[in-house]
Amino acid sequence: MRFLTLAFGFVLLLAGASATFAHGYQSGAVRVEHPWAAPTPPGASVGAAYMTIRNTGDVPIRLTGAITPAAERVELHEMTMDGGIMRMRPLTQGIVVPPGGAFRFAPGGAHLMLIGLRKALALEEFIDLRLVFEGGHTVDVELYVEAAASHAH
Ligand SMILES: [Cu+2]
Repeated sequence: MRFLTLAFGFVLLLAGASATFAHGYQSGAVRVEHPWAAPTPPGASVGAAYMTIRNTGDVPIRLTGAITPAAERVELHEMTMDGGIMRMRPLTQGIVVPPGGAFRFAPGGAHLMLIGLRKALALEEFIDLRLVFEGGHTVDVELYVEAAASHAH
């Protein structure tokens, strides 16, 4: 039934069996590939989400933020090495995807930080997330909650 909600979406069908549920969304020039989130233990206050955002248009697009009913707020973060210590830094200007380019949120790098989780993110659950782009364009996606190990490829 959930596929009915993908009014502007497309579904990537990978040949052969894959443990990863591959899904994506296209809205205007924005293509969102495989949005997912890592599961969190009960009581955790933060979670992290990942995806690839592709720009299929001919002008740059800027992701400025996101909202989800699953958390009080969402921030865009990147990981940086600081004297051998990994730190998170907010991407306060958002992220820009050039025409024909892509930006990848991935473990160990940039991520969407879900802050103030209202409940734990459970394996194989779908979490609504609205991506907000400069100019007011929004794209609604569902994060699929899965273990990071399935992204070892
Ligand atoms: Cu973070």
